[in-house]
Amino acid sequence: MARVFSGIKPSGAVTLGNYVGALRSWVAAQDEDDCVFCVVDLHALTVPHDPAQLRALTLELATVLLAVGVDPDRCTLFVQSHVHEHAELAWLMECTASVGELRRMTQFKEKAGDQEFVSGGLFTYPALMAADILLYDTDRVPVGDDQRQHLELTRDLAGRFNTRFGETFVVPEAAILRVGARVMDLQDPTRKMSKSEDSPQGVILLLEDPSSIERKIRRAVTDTETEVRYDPEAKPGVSNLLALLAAATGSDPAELAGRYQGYGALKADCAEAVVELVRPVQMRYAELAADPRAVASLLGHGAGKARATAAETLARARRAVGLLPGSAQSRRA
Ligand code: ATP
Ligand code: LTN
Repeated sequence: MARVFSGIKPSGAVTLGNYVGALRSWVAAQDEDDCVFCVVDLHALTVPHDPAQLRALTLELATVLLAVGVDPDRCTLFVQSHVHEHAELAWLMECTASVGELRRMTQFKEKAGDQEFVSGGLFTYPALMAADILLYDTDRVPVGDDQRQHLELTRDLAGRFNTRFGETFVVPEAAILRVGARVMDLQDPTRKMSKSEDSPQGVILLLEDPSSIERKIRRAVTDTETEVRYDPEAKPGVSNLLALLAAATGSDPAELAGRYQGYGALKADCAEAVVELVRPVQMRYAELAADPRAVASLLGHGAGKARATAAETLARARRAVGLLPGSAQSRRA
């Protein structure tokens, strides 16, 4: 069985982009692979945040993961900060990465943008992400297209560490979907739909009210032509709606385009398909959210399972770089 690992940040409410681009493939992977899924709360600290809100979002996100079908009986589901090995291996990864390669990360450039305060953590973020992945001897990482560059860096760091210090890590592969890997903002279709962006009309939330979803899709930006054609470069708005409809119905966006004469019918079908897609998730969420203690207990169990693997890998990495074993490490070894 292949080992699959992926993570999602509690940095805002889960979007349709998260679901279509990543979470659905997490659920599918559980049937065939040995999956480890993580709510990466340490990554959410890289930008300014409110502590009470972070706590609430972390629990909400874990509940959403259960609602979409992540099944703790068939995978390992946990919160990153509950397994301290992540922070520790991240340091070794920071010392493996160069400033030059971290500086080239487009997510850093986008998020740092013209912010007044840019944390050191935002800069070294990909080293923590590499640690997340490498701790579990991961073979495959299902992510949206925006994470391609971080995955490449993870592969480079794993390879470099192995070359310098001897075989320690499995070098993972990215698994990026063909359809739905990059859902765009409905108001600015040149930009990724993102949960931490302030774009209420452009972002659809997984737990959003159906009437509000319909309204947002009806008002989505298209263009001044009338032709329905799948051409993300020239027609980003229309292509985004086609991609969403395709992702929701399991079809091909270019093929769908041929069925429409105008934008109105496309928007109506897209809205209906998206509402149908999220309806069962919303129902399940309402049930699970009624018992937050049960969710917390599942997370506690998941952290225990994760730690067992993470501690072994960290011990291997510590030995490889030449850290002297302390009493905690000798107990474990
Ligand atoms: P933020 O806006 O805070 O950066 P995010 O939603 O972009 O958050 P994560 O929560 O870390 O990022 O993403 C979880 C998963 O969802 C990742 O695999 C990411 O690639 C995927 N994802 C995020 N946005 C989209 C999108 N618009 N389309 C497809 N996949 C996406
Ligand atoms: N960087 C990712 C979130 C993330 C992740 C991971 C994804 C953190 N650690 C490990 C896959 C594997 C993001 O911004 N979407």
